[in-house]
Amino acid sequence: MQHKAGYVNILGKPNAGKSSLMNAMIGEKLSIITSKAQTTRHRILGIYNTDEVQLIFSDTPGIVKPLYKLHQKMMDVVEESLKDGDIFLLVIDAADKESSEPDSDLLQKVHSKLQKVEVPVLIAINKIDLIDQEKLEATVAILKEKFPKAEICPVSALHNFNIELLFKRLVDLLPENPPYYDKEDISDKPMRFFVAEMIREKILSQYDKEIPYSVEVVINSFKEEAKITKIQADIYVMRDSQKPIIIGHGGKAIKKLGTDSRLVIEKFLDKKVFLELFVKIKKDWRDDDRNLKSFGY
Ligand SMILES: Nc1nc2c(ncn2[C@@H]2O[C@H](COP(=O)(O)OP(=O)(O)OP(=O)(O)O)[C@@H](O)[C@H]2O)c(=O)[nH]1
Ligand SMILES: [Mg+2]
Repeated sequence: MQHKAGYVNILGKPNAGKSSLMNAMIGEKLSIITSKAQTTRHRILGIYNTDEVQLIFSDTPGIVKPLYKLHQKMMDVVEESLKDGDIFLLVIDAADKESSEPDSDLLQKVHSKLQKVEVPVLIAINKIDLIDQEKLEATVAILKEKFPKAEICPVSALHNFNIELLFKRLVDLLPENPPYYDKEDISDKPMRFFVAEMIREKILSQYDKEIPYSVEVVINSFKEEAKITKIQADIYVMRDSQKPIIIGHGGKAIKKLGTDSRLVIEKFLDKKVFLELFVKIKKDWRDDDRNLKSFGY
């Protein structure tokens, strides 16, 4: 058998479950997942390897109307991933009332592009555990009309329902190609990136209001010693008033953040970890080109 390889570009609104779906199909937690919208900020490749197949998922940020420069950078990533891709996977949140309605210019653009592309388009209607049969049938009907050429697959990433079926379809549709990446690779991102993301995931779940959208995590040092990995990370906030919120009364909040983050990082690295967190202020970093660049956007 010839070797199959290619890119599956995942697109959709924030919180649709794009990252959950990628993780479920790869069987590894590569992208972080939270109940808050705009969790994913970068294009993250998740690579599934067997002897005959290399399926490269590209997880992208959810499509939003840009309100600040960080959003614009995130949407540039979406535009980028519209350019290539051997298969597009559009993820729809079944429970979202306007699930199939484009509510931003970019989503409109994505929809019209996906209506026309030559490469296969699959639509995953995700979170079907939250809706009844009637609503599902209505959603399928709308999507069939809008995307007559696309295959529609109802799934639940959370309950692992139909994930294998969707995955098999993607493998069927992959073109014949030699592998693009080393067969040992599971992502294009380095260890540090995942560690920073794990801390950000804990921040997103621990804090409310504007905090999740105001923080960036930077790994300053990552030293692997024989029995322990020593990590020092900086948490950047955008305003003076946000620093005491992260730290909490008597340092309680940051202590909890440190412990919770350390535990997941230890599991990921399969090693003991010493984690040190500092909180720093970079005024309005979300709208500053230089700051965004230094943060990798
Ligand atoms: N009930 C239910 N919840 C789900 C399902 N899949 C994902 N979720 C939840 O939906 C939320 C968002 O999931 P993510 O995978 O982070 O969504 P995303 O599309 O990557 O979101 P962004 O990165 O913010 O664009 C999380 O709370 C998930 O647990 C599902 O099949 N059923
Ligand atoms: Mg995501």
